[in-house]
Amino acid sequence: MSHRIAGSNLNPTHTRRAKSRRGEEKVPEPSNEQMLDLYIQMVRSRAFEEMAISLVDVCRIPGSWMSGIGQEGTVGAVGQLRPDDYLTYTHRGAYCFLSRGSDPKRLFAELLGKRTGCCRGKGGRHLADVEHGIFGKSGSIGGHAPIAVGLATAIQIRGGDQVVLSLFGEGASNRGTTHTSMNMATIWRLPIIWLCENNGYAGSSPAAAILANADVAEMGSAYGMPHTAVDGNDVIKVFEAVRPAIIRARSGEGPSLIELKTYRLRPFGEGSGPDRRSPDEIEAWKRRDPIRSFRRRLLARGILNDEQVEKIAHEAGREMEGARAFAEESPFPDPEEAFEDLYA
Ligand SMILES: Cc1ncc(C[n+]2csc(CCOP(=O)(O)OP(=O)(O)O)c2C)c(N)n1
Repeated sequence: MSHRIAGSNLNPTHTRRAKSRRGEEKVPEPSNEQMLDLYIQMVRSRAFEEMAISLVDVCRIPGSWMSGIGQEGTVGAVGQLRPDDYLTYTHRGAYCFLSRGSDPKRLFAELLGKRTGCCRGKGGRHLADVEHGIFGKSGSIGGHAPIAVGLATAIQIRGGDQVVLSLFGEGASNRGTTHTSMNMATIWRLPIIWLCENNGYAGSSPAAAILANADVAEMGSAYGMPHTAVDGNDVIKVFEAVRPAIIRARSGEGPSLIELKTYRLRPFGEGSGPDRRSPDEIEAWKRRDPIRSFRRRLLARGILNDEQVEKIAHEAGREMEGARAFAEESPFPDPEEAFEDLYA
């Protein structure tokens, strides 16, 4: 029913060519238009992240920000959801929001604790955007896996063909919540795509030091679902790996597990202590920056030209400047609002 693709975590050359989940079936590449859109979403995400980092640096964002810089290949998964699909994520990656249509103004407002934020200033960096089907993360790692099961069960009961894309880090893969949720999802044939962004580290712990098997895709065997691992820095490979899993989930055949081998180019959290990873290792992965390599491919294939590259970067920068200004100018909630939206 499934196959495995081996790969170690930290060697940038580790990823072998991934076969389609259905063996010989070839998944069509995204169209030129889709590729251009994926690229734009990746650039917007990077621009958002850079702005967020600059706001942490000047203490405008309380606490930290978990940057997804380097992991933008995940756009290949998030970017092909339908607007009515659902998503749960870890704590990393502005792409989870921007490729789903979230307004960066409301995201920055939320990070700054403002009333105009997508959680009315009460979520902070624990972002959710229910209007765009993003049911957030849990403060407890792996805590959102049962939420994904709940969402998928609701879809099943209502009889729709929506799917749930549930992102998690390899650190969350060893939580009991993740295992229980995967087991239930298979038994109930729930429409979930489990997507592990394996960036090689949980906090400062290398995956090999905390996981009995750092090839997370192989968990799929234990829970009887199709599974595959791909180069998470290659947005097209991500797109192609996720495509059949979405089709399978939509047609009621149940969950799949896809592991993206990737790397975060920033520390675990912005402003939350030194990065203990080796500078050589970070440099090696910088050379595999997912945006840069995708841009090269698009330029070589004539899907993008230098002028468009400039324009896309400029527009993304301006959009995030505008979003930041909106957030800065927005009011804080009134103290009484702390008692609204409570679940009791
Ligand atoms: C149950 C639980 N244990 C520990 C933590 C503290 N914690 C926050 S993030 C993190 C590492 C998560 O690693 P991973 O899931 O791989 O995601 P990544 O940060 O690499 O994207 C830890 C241990 C937590 N939030 N919840």
